[in-house]
Amino acid sequence: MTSDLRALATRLRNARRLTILTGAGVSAASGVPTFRGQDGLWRQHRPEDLATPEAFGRDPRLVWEWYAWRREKIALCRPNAAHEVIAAWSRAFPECQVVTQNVDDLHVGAGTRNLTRIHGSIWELSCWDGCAKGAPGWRDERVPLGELPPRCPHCGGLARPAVVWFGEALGGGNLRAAIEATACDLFLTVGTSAVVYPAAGLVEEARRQGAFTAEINLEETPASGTVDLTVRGGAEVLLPRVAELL
Ligand code: BV8
Repeated sequence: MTSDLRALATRLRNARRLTILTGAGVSAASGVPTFRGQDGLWRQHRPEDLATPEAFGRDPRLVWEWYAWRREKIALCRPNAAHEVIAAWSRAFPECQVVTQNVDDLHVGAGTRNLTRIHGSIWELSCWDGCAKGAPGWRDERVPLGELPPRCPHCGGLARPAVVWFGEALGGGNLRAAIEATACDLFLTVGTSAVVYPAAGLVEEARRQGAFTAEINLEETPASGTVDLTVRGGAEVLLPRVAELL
């Protein structure tokens, strides 16, 4: 383990362009439930039941009950040591891009620079009925949210969570920024099960462009066999240890 951490530290020291992709595992130590782990969010629900436009069209109140419950949990969570190290590297490295799949905004809370939130934010809403004034969305941090489902303040129609659901395209600018970030010297994927696309395809794209690729995760993932270095362990433990070796 220590030799792996030293190898990663050496790569970091020699990297000019660093890209970090994060998933729910980075927020686990903050108390935010992951999606597919033992305590995962999806275990009580199936993704297709809730995080899709069809599910919302069928039962907006049910989908909002799930998001309101998640917002209440996340509101009590603070960035952990993994977020703090990533934020410090985002400021220290000449070119560091952070691409997150997480919608909890804990990277925002940690002061992370050059952050791309490819799946959006659970703290932002948009107009389900697509009114022009409601585009592209507004911030609403109320906990509790009040009456569910919330209404669009611009047209009175239905408001939806401004996140990317399954079957929805990622925002053009976000996807472009994420793909551009794969042009780097070191691509570090942290705390993601590497099953959701197009995010899961980024590590392969970085490798194709000649980046050294590394993974930090508690468990093996579909990416583990393709990266140059995989280090087993908690992000909130390993990232501070690597930072000490720099
Ligand atoms: C799209 C919503 C196209 C917000 C989420 C190929 C190409 C393109 C699309 C597809 C494709 N194949 C399949 C698809 C469709 C689909 C998809 O990927 N399905 C999967 C399930 C097979 N993709 C899509 O639908 C995407 N859209 O491609 O559109 C298109 C184009 C044009 C026009 C129309 C459509 C949209 C994907 C976004 C879906 N939305 N969330 C919300 O409610 O949160 S995804 C959801 O999963 C979350 O956002 C989450 O971020 C994401 C990934 O999960 P992880 O972050 O990895 O979390 P998970 O729990 O799975 O894993 C945690 C990991 O951490 C584990 O490995 C664990 O071991 C580790 N861990 C735990 N603790 C720690 C730790 N590691 C370190 N330290 C710890 N302490």
